[in-house]
Parts: sequence; C-alpha cells; structure tokens
Amino acid sequence: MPALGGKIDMVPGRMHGLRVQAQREGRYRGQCAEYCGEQHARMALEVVARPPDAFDAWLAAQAGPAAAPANAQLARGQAVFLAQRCQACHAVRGVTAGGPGATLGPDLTHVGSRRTIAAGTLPTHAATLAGWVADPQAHKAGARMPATRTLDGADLRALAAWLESLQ
Ligand code: HEC
Ligand SMILES: [Cu+2]
Repeated sequence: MPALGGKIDMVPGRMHGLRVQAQREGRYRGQCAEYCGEQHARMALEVVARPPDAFDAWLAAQAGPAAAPANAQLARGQAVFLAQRCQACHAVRGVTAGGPGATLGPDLTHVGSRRTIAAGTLPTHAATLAGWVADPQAHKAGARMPATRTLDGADLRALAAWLESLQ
C-alpha cells in the first residue's frame, strides 16, 4: 500500500505481521510486488480505514454466521453449493461442517459483502460470481479452483444469487 508506506515479504508457511497506520479514512490499494507465479498479475489487496465505531460494527457483522436463505431461490442456491461439494474447500459458517480441506479456499460466510473477489480480479455481484464459479481460470489463470461446467443455468443463477446474499 504505497500510500501507507507498507511492504513486507510473505514466506509460505510462516506468519508475518505488518502494522500500518492510516491518518485518513479511505481505501488504500495494495498489490503483490514480488513475482510469485502464474496468478501474480491478479493479486491486489485493499486496506480499508474506517472510524472505530464503523470498524467495530463491521467486525461484529463479519464475525457472525451466514444469513439464512430468505426465499426459495436462495435456498436452492445453498443446496446447489452443498451438492457440488464446494465445502470441500470453502467454509460458510453456520452452513458447512468444516473439515481438513475447508481452508483451501477463502471463507465465504460474508463473500457478498466484499467489494471484489479473487484478490481484486472482479467486482462482487451475482453475474461475476456465476462467471467465476463456471470457469475460474478464464478470469485468473492459475487459480486453484476447479471449473464447474456441469450446472444448468437455473442452478448456477441460484448459486450465484445465494453467494451474493451472504452479506
Ligand atoms: C479444490 C478447492 C476448491 C473447490 C472445490 C471450490 N473452490 Fe472456490 N476457491 C478456491 C480457491 C483456492 C479460491 C481462491 C482463488 C484465487 O483468488 O486465486 C476460490 C475462490 C472462490 C470464490 C471467490 C472468493 C473471494 O473472496 O475471492 C468464490 C465465490 C468461490 N471460490 C466459490 C466456489 C463455489 C461456489 C464452489 C463450488 C461450485 C467452489 N468455490 C469450489 C478453491 C476451491
Ligand atoms: Cu505475486
């Protein structure tokens, strides 16, 4: 995040910390600055600085479990997610049971509240979520998520709507 003056190496398998201080509320873009493999061009990150009250409210909402499906379409989307075994790599707190591989992919409990998915590659909404699920490689070469080409359109739309609803 050049605006915050922060940069640190990440070493696989090691925990590193970086402390930065924003003087002003806002969004500060960062980018992986060390060529690290096929996905390197799509490795953006964002530091969001909020006033303490707003941050605490955000944190409390993010710590909670996933929203229950509010209608039949969203319930269908959740069922498709489980039937496709997406939970082999992704946690959705309150919905999935966890397991050894459940941290291979990002936690999706509040994926709909993120501004972007796949490290800044796509803005988050139902259409981009559907496109991502159908073919991650088309958006981010080297992504370690298999394509899901077998879903019919209605199931894919329900799945994407459910992911978007996870605010
Ligand atoms: C083999 C493990 C694996 C499986 C199975 C898998 N994913 Fe993923 N998924 C990943 C990985 C790894 C990423 C991160 C990709 C990246 O950014 O490079 C990801 C990213 C995502 C993202 C973007 C999240 C974010 O915040 O950037 C969504 C949404 C998603 N997966 C949904 C699904 C759905 C829905 C299914 C089932 C149809 C599924 N995934 C199956 C591994 C998996
Ligand atoms: Cu990189």
